[in-house]
Amino acid sequence: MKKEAYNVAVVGATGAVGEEMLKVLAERDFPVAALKPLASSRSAGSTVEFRGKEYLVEELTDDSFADIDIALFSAGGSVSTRFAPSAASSGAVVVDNTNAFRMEPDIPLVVPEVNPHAIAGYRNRGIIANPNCSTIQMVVALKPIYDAAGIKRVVVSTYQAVSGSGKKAIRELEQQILSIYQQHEMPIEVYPHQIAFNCLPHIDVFLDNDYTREEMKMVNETKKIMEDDRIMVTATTVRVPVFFSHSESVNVETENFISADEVKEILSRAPGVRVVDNPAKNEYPLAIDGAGQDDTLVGRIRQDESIANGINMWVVADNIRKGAALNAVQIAEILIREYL
Ligand code: 25A
Ligand code: L14
Repeated sequence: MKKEAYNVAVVGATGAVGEEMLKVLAERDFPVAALKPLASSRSAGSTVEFRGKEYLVEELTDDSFADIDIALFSAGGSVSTRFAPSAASSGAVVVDNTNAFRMEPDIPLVVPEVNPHAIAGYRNRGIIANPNCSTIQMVVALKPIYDAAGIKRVVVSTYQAVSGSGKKAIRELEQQILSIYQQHEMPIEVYPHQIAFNCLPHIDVFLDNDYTREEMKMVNETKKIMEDDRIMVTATTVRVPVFFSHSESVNVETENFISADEVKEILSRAPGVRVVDNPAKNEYPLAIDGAGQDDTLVGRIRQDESIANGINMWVVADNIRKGAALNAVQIAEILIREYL
C-alpha cells in the first residue's frame, strides 16, 4: 500500500547542500512524515530548521536508518562510501550526492529531465546517484539538442562557484575579499591558491592523464546519463570567485545540421530550461540570476561558424539547487510517485 508520507534522513544536514535540501523539501511540499537531520559529531546537538520547526541534529551512525524510507546523502564521498550501504540494507532508498557510486554500472545516475526511467535501477543496490553539478546543468541543455539532431562531440569550459566545495569555501572567499580591503593576512586553506579576484583551472584532484577528476566526471557521467558512449566530451573546469551558480561555455557538434533558431525553439519548450537570449537588450544568463532559482538558464545560442554542424551556448544554473539539492529531491519525488 502506498504511504501518505515518508521518513526522510538528510546526511550532511548542516552543510551547504544539506541545508538547501531541507529548504527544497519544504518548498515543494515533499510528504515528509519524520525528518532526521544527520551530521558529524561536530554538529550533533545543534539544530536545523524545517517548515518553521527546529530539529535536533544527530551524529551519523550505522543505526541511524531504522525506519527511514529515503536517505539523502551530501557529506562527501568517504561518508557515503562508509554509510550509504548500511542505510540501504536498513531498507532506505539512498539518493547520494557524492562521487562515490556514480560510475558503478548497477547504480543509476539520474537527471529527471534526461533519464528518469533509470530510477528503476534503485532496486539493484538501494542507491541512486546524483550526478556532478556541472554535468547536471550541461545535460539538461544537451538532451533536447541530442533528441533533435544527435550529438557527436562537446567541448565545455566551466566557471564554477566556490559553494560547490561547501561552507568552508564560501567562508574562505568572503574572508579573502575582506582581508584585501582590510589589509590583513589572507587565509588560503581550501584551494591551493587565492580564489578572490582570481581563476583557478583546477577543480577536484589531478589524475594521471593531467585532467582533473571534475573534468573526467563531465566526460564519463555525460555518456552514462545520456546513455550513449559515442558522445565525445572534453572539459576544462575552472573555479571563479562567484558564490553561487556555475556558468558553462558549451560547444556542441551535432550529427545533423540544426540552426541556432531551432535550438532556441526546442530549448524554450524543454523541461527545466529557460532561454535567456536577447543580445540586443544585453540579455543572457548570469550567475547572479541563476542563484536561488530552479531553472537551467541557456543563452548566447549561436552557430559555430568554424564547422558544418555546430552550436555554441552559455549555460547557467544554481549548483547547490539544480546541481545538487533540487535534483536529488526531484529524484525522490519520482521514486515515491512511481516506485515506493
Ligand atoms: O569529502 P569531499 O567529497 O571532498 O566533500 C567535500 C564537501 O563537499 C560538500 C560538503 O561540504 C562536503 O563536506 N558537498 C558534498 N556533496 C556536495 C555536492 N553534491 C557538496 N558540495 C556540493 N555539491 P559542506 O561543508 O557544505 O557540508 C558538509 C556536511 O557533511 C557533514 N559531515 C562531514 N563529515 C561528516 C559529516 N557528517 C557525518 N559524518 C562525517 N564524518 C558536515 O557536518 C556537513 O553537514 P559537520 O558537522 O562536519 O559540519 C558542520 C559545520 O562545520 C563546518 N565544517 C565542515 N567541515 C569542517 C568544518 N569546519 C571546520 N573544519 C572542517 N573540516 C561546516 O561549515 C558545517 O556547516
Ligand atoms: O563531485 O568543489 O559532486 O565544486 C561537486 C562540487 C566535487 C567537488 C561532486 C566542487 C563535487 C565540486
